[in-house]
Amino acid sequence: MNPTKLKEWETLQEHFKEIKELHLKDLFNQDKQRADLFSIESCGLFVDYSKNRVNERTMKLLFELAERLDLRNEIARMFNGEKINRTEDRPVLHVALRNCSDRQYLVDGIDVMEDVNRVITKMERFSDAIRDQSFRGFTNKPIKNLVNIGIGGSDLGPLMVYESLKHYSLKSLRLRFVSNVDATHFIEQTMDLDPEETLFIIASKTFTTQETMTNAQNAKVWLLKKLKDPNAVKKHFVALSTNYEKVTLFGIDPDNIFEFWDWVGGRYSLTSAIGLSLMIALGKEHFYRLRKGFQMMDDHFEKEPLPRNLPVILALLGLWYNNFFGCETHAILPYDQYMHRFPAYFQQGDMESNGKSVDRDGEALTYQSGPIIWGEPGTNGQHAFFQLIHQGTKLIPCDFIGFINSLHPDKDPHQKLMANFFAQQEALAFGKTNEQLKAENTREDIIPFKVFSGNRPSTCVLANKLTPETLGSLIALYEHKIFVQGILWNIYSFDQWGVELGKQLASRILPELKKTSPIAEDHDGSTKNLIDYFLKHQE
Ligand code: G6Q
Repeated sequence: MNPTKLKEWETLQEHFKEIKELHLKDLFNQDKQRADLFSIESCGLFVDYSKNRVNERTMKLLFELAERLDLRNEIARMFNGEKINRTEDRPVLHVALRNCSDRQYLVDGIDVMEDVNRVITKMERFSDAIRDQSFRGFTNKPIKNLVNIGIGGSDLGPLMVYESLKHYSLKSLRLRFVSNVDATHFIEQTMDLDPEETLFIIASKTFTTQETMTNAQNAKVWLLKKLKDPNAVKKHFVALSTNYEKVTLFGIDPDNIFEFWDWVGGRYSLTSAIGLSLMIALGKEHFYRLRKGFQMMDDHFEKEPLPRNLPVILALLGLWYNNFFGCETHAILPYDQYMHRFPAYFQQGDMESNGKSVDRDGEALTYQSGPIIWGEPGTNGQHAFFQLIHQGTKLIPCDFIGFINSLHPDKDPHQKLMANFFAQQEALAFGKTNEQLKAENTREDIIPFKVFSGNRPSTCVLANKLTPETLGSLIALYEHKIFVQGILWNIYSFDQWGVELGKQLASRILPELKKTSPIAEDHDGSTKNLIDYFLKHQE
């Protein structure tokens, strides 16, 4: 259903004309209870969305739109294991991966929880064996270095969570991530490691991805250069994959394959076997707590009525800015250095899921779909791009994510961090007027440059402490937000055909660069020239 053709959309359009004229100052003045009205505490998160350009009627109309688009049923369809990823003919069941209860999740009538729990148990055993040093390398040395080789969904999730939960990690283990096919990545990440103490975790759902396979082969060469004997591969490589055949062909011991399934999308896979590196680094208890946090938000999302449902609220606010205010981007700003890869993780999560321009019937969209997601941790961002958010010509809705308590004992830096956290949201919403500047005796001619218009929206997500549970809930919050927006925009969020064409063309160009094929005549003039120039100057 094209949402823009609905009467609910039309009503929102009419309503938008009133709202766009209102300043957040007016909205707060009109309703003294506004902060309470637009705050929800659930799953260990306190979410205040009162500094958004909405009033009660806006939210009511947005919820009506969601109801009209059958959101409740669509949520149920995902949880019920229906093949909602229609273009790949697959269910979308990442929620099963973090199900710690005895609930069943069915795919084609078969409960997948048996498989999920079997792999989790296998991961736990392996993780314990690395941590207690009972699993040893080929020369009987304990494993001290883990190198996860994977890309996209097989890299960003474990990397982001490892960074976010580093505080909880085993300090005697080093975890590195290699993703880029650029040799620099592998070389720089391994140059100080001893092969005898290194385990490579090859994370690839398909086990065919060019970057990962290249890096895995390089890793094999690197290992055998020191260990000589090809049998060493069995002791220094494990695989996280759905492709048993290709993994065994590579020489990895079938016992060291940690499987997952087609119904797990790459960018939603971090609580599957793809999280093995994390489980080893953090320990199985912390990994379990992370899954519990995910599950808490999954339950909330499945059961809470729409007006109390956090992912739904964030999704509707996003739609409001994207499709009515015409905002093109959305910033995610964690005020926590550990979470420095969180925006990049959801850059993939959101943009690969909702960066689509045809609807579920294959028709070209006549309205905007997914926004550009970006962000950096605070306070660093404040000294960089915040200028544009405060005074630029573009309206950028921001999510501020912060924690009440630090993981470190010294309170002073944390209080400073959080003073900035609150201040930025206040400044964005309420700005600074001409009059205020005059009252401060600001030089007349520079007043225009110092005015802050305000009325710039933000949502505050506050949690007690960065724990595995909280992080799990936060990730699931954004995952489900993305799902809801896909439904609202009538697009398929769980495929990613947009990454294919470049891969195909690269495989055609590669032999041209290796000079095993002539430069194809049917390249466009620019590409032909560039390849030609490259070949002429190649050393
Ligand atoms: C994620 C995407 C993509 C994928 C990578 C790696 O949803 O599908 O980022 O994860 O292309 O794929 P493999 O795990 O198959 O190597």
